Parts: sequence; C-alpha cells; structure tokens
Amino acid sequence: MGVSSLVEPDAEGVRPEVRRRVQERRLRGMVGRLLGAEGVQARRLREVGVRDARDVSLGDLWRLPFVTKQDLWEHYPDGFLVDERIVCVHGSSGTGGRPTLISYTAHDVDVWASVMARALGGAGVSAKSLIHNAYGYGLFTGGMGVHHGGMRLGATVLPVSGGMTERQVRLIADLRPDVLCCTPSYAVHLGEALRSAGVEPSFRVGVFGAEPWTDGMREQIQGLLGLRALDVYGLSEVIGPGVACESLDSAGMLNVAEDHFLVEAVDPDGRPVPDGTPGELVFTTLTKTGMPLLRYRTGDVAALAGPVPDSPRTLRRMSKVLGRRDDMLVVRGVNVFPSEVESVVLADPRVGPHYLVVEDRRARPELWVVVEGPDDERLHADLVVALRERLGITCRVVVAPPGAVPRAETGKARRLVRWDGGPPPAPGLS
Ligand code: DLL
Repeated sequence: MGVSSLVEPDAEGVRPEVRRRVQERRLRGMVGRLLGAEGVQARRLREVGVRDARDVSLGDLWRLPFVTKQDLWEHYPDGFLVDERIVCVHGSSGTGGRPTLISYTAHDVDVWASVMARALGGAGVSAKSLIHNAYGYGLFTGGMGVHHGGMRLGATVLPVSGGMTERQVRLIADLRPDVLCCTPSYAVHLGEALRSAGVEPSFRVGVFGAEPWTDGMREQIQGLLGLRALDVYGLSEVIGPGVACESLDSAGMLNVAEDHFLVEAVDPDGRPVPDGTPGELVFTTLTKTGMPLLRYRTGDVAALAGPVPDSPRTLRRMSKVLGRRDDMLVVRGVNVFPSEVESVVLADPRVGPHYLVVEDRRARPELWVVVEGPDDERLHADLVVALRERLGITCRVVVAPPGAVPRAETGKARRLVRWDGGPPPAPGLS
C-alpha cells in the first residue's frame, strides 16, 4: 500500500471531535442561509419547528426533512437557488431524460477545486503530474471537476474529454501522461485501443468514477493499463466528483470530504443504519452557497466506516457504491444488484470485461447476462453455476463474440437494460 501526503492537513487530518465542531457550526450557518432565502427548504424546516439556526444540532439532524431528486425536478430549474451570484451551471442528464441542473457560486467552485485537489493529491498526483482527463466536458461535472482540482494542485491538465479514442491514443503516445481520469468503462476501452495500436501505457495512477464498478473491474483495468486504479465518487447535486475519493492509503474505501459534505447512511424508511451496514447515502452540503441541499437522498447504496486506524487521514470513509436503490432488481423475489453480476463475470478470466445485464420483464421475470468470450459449452455452464451461487437465482447466460456488447465512448456505460417488449437489446437473446 502506498502513502500520499495530505493536501489540506487542517481539513483531512484534524481530530474527529475538532471536525465535529466545525461541521456543527457550518450546519447552523447553512440552515441560517436556507431560512433567510425563504425557499422550499425554509418552508420545510419551519414545518418541523426550526425557526432559527440555533434550533439545529448535529445530534438531531435525523429530525430534519430530506430532499429528493423528485423535489429538484418539481422545482426545476432553479427553485432551490439560495444565492443569485451564480457563475456556472452543471448537471446530469438524469434518468428518464429529465435533467437536474445545479447552480454554483464562485465560492462553490472554490470548494469543488479544493475537494478535487485533495482527491487527486491522495492518489499521489503532484504539481509535476500530467493528467489525461478523458471525463466529458460539458454539463456533466466529470471534466470540469478534475480540471478545477488538477489546476488547484498545480498539475497540468490535458482536457481531452470523452470520445475520439484514436486521437487519445496518439496524445498518450506523444505526451506520456502519468495520470488517467475517466469512467472505468472508458478506461477499459482506452486500454484495449492502446494495446491494439501497440502503444505502451504511461500511467502510474488512474482516478475512475461516475458509474459503479467492482474490485474485479479494478483488477482488469490495472492489468490492462499497468496503473493503480482508484475510485472517485460524487454527484452533481452535491458538487460533482470529489465528494469522496480513495487515496493510496485508504484501504479500498473512499475518504468522504465530510467537512463540506456531511454523510449519513439510512434504511428505506430513512432511519440510520450502523457503520458497516449498507444504506442509502444522504448528504448535507455544509458549505455550499448557490444551491445548498439539506439531507439529500442520493439513491446510492454504500456502507460507512471510520478512518483507517492510526492513519494521518481522519475523515470517515464509505465503501465502493454497491448499487443504486432503483437499480436493485427483484427477480422472482430475490434482490440482485448488477454489481454482484459484475463480480462473478470478472472473476472468470475466460470472459472479457464488457457485459450487459438484461432484466426481461416480458412474461416470467428472467435475468439475462450477456458476456464476451469463446464459444464454449463448459464456460457457459460454469457461468450459470457461479451466478446461481452468488445471486441465488438461475440466470440465462449468453456468451457472445468479442465486440458484441455495446461500448460507451462518451458518458456512462449502460450495463443494465430493462426489456419490456420489442426487439432484443443484445444479440443472442430470444
Ligand atoms: O457522475 C460525478 C462524477 C464525475 C463522479 C466523475 C466521479 C467522477 P452525476 O452525473 O450527477 O455526477 O451522477 C451521479 O453517478 O449518484 C452515482 O449513482 C453514480 N456515481 C458517481 N460516481 C460513482 C462511483 C457524477 N465512483 C451518480 N461509483 C451518483 C459508483 C458512481 N457510482
């Protein structure tokens, strides 16, 4: 395990009780701003008896109302705005094509740069680094988030954005960047493209996120690109990438920037779950001024934990995201997360890293798993057994030839498809 120094020791390395005081002060400041803005969140706070910032404390956070994506949609585009001094807008395309737009003040961009600088610094990125940034630039926060953080650190950022893989291969061959930032699925795609072009990768570390990926995928990427692959998590509603990030020394979990983004994990009824138990992540943006959100329910499921014992980093950590609440499939009464399918698929060296899970809802619910590999009956049978052991249900497995599973050149990989009728979403399904 490598180590990396702290970019902001006063934030990342303080004693937890000192940080708690900072968080409480910031929470009150935020509640004061919300009440002063007289918006949706102020109304809800008053409904639960909060009239003044001094009426809240960290200990009774649980009694404050949640905000959901549905709320943001209902008050689209700027019903949650608290400060008019907006300098940029980002967002995500959202599910069902409905965008979520988030407005940032200069102060918010400053916070973003700082948490992303910490994230990159924790991955061993330095002022000497050249960052090949293949996250998309645009409304999506990936490109700009890494850009702000990389520049804050003093590193050089190459804003390649997504797509045009041939040009990316050329730039890597010519400039030899030591850091790669992109989605994990694009990392695989780029790795394959480098290999087929005969270009030796130059990366030391990669900071990958924006979509779920397992430790199995991590091994694939590390093998393909010869780098250390770390996970970065975030969402536009909270800031973008940098809400939490693995560091070289965080033992496989992600350090949460909890001095800016207070984290909770809750069960489906909104009650807190203990550390180590998977729950839905809920974030409170303690320092944001443009569109601060109190107790935003993310829909992402992960487990929380304290810091690594005796580590200079004292931030709480979260596990890799295990799945999304709404991506959890209930197939014949059994709960399945697509990430569990990924763990099984990637554990078999005979199949490639690209796969697709199809929830067949046409008649009797079925789960199809499409992978790429050799046409071999034994392989097919082994996958059926391994999936049954892990998931508790029998899946229908299709082993398709390499290249059959659709790749995402830009944006996030689509690994789960719901099939309600019409033509099959992948070859080999009937
Ligand atoms: O995906 C921000 C981001 C950009 C994170 C680049 C990391 C790197 P949105 O487009 O708003 O923002 O999508 C947020 O993506 O709620 C998760 O469901 C998922 N997600 C983001 N990072 C991870 C991750 C960006 N590391 C949604 N693992 C979130 C699993 C992730 N899921």
